[in-house]
Amino acid sequence: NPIGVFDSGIGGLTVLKEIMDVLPNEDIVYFGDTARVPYGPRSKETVTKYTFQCINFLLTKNIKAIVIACNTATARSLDKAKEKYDIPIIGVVEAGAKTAASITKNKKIGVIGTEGTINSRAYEVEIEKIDPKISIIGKSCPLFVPIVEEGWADTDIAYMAATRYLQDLKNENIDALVLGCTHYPLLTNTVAKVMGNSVTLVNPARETAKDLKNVLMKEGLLREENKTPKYEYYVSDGPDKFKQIGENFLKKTIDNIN
Ligand code: DGN
Repeated sequence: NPIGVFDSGIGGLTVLKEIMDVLPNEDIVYFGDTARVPYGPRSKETVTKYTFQCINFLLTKNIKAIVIACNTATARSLDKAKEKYDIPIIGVVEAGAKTAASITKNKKIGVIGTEGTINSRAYEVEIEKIDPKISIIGKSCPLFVPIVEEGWADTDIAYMAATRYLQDLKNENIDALVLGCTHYPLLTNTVAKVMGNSVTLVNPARETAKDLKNVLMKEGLLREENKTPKYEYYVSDGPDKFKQIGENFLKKTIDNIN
């Protein structure tokens, strides 16, 4: 059976890319809720309702596990989703928190994400479980998502926005910065330029894919090796923009969009 992956839209494809890399034999069904993106500014109740609807849709595809490839949806509703469904569900926040906590030396971590992710304090909660001595400085960067979707990640506009958003984090002397939103890995160069070499950028996607592999192994759900995987995509709005921007996120062609 396939793995189900969903996101508020296109951003989760940065997570899908890592899953394809870490688990190259697995069939995957991806759902992007492109008609209702962004989730970032919406309330906990609304995001939880949307998350349940996405999961219910994926369950009709006979999936064996679910990845919530969206920081906002994970931050707002992973706990509720785990209570409600029996199937293994993996979010992106725990993975990002784990990686950042293992990297920091001066125990000062920055987290950037949507308003929903930052206001939920989900990263703080996870990092505190690992090491309560770590201090965390969060900052929402709402303009980053539209800048990336416009294809402007490596331009002066992105650099100006990053300079402004990241000023406080620079002053706080953090040594690790979590890219706590699916779109932000595409801003890696720009954010690195603003933050300088003393700060390590953490992309939760890679660790999420490894977490998923461990869960599948533990549950005996890993597919045998040397299979050609099948990828299927579903979107709640038209497929054109998803294909055009998504191929840049995924770094491969996207066919099979429904
Ligand atoms: N996928 C969302 C996230 O990771 O928080 C970003 C897009 C959005 O819904 N604002």
